[in-house]
Amino acid sequence: MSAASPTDFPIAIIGAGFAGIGTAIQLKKAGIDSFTIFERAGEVGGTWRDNTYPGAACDVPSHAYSLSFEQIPTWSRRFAPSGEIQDYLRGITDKWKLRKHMRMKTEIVDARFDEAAGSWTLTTGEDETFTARVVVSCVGGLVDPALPDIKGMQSYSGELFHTARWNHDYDLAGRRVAVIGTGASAVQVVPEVAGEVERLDVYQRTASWVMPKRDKVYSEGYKRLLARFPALLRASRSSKYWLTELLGPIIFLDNKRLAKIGERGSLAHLKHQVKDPELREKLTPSFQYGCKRILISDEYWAAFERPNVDLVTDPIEEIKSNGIETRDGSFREVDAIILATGFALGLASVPFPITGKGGRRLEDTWKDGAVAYKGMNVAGFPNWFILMGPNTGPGHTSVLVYTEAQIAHTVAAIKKIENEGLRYVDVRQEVQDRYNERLQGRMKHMVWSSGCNSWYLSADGSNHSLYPGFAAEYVLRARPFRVRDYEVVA
Ligand code: N01
Repeated sequence: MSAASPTDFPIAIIGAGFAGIGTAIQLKKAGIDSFTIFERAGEVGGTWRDNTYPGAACDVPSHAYSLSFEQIPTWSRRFAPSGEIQDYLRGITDKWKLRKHMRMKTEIVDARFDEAAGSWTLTTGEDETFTARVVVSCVGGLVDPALPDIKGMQSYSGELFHTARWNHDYDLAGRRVAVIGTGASAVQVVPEVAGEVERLDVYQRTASWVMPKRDKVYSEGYKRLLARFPALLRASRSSKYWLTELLGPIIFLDNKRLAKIGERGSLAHLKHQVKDPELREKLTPSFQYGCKRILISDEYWAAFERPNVDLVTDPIEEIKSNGIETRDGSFREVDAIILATGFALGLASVPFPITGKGGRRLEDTWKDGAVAYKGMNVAGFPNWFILMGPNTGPGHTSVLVYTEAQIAHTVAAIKKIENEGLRYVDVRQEVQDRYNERLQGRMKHMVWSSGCNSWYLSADGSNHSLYPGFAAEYVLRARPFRVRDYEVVA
């Protein structure tokens, strides 16, 4: 692997977002320098490089949505904007001198395990091959835009782009604009562009539960205090984490009485933001709180009070060359359409062909749903570690809590393989099966199975995306690398 220092223990990290960068830092801390990071884009950052739409920000407080081993006291506000998170990722990349390990604009398109050698052969889009003893897949879940299959979309002659591919060269000022979708991306975009455009039509298929955001700017004095007393920063992080854990059951359990607590809070917020009862009615979700991702915003619902913003709830019939027709026969002419329609694939998908032991393909192994041991290892795919894999997403807290546990597990396994000169470790099928049986058994008690449709669910309605429980519990399970759970081949 030419980009890494010469070594007989090459490690490949695929993806340079939070997970890839975090893994690289922890490998360095463990004294392991023999890794190469493959990144298909031209810069680090993943989600935070790609999502630059107006209003893009994290909806988890930054003191919690940053790596615990790379905390900074300088976040400008409670919920940092996307550009600031991207700067943070660039900053820690440079601090740890990770760029010399990176091969940018290099997309891995195929991976194949060689059992005799205990190594993986990775092939790039340019048809180069690399050999790695261990692969850490950090490709992310919400990456490729999901483009809706709406009749006539190809015939639209105005400007059309997805939130994750924002066209910054197109000036929305004074235009008639449509936003399709009302999920986490839309609630951030809508209030930002509402004040700029001549008219904004928001096409809602399903209303979302929205809670107050209570964002705030951090004063220079507060930031200096955090810099001077890092224990305060740790306490801020820890209090935010434990609060989300405490409130977690309201969001993830299928318990109508608990859900009512959240629903009442959200409806009070709606009443405060929207005066017109008819409009409020249209904005009120009909599914149980938590079933889709809870959104936070102090401006989204209020944006519909503006005279230039319309909520359209009639289903879209067709996109014509100059506008959108709904099923009730109305036609709205627009200069631009913004697709806030989410992402394709998800945490439970195969990013490219992966062939493990005995020629088995991950695509076939996962044909009835993605399963992995603790979301990280799949039997028959030795020395392959997935970060943000199946059933590792949270509905209630920072995903990085899960990612950090996976990094700890992976680094511990790599140390074991390297130090003991092992050929490979391969999770035992029965251990993986037992883990997933229990996990899916608990899934029945989670709100995501209560009947709404979301990206959490696969086409058959099963959930291979989220972890059914507390983050703390996942961390306790996932962090240790328990050798007895693996077939160890010397
Ligand atoms: O996507 P979504 P997102 N016609 O899938 C609608 C993360 N994230 O980009 O609900 C009409 O949630 C669809 O309607 P419906 C976060 O994990 C984080 O907003 O399916 N509408 C829905 O309203 C989040 O969960 C942040 O009926 C169509 C919307 O499009 C995930 O990304 C910020 C349609 C898609 O919502 C995805 O969020 C942003 C059609 N044909 C995102 N097709 C943070 O702040 C789809 N829709 C951290």
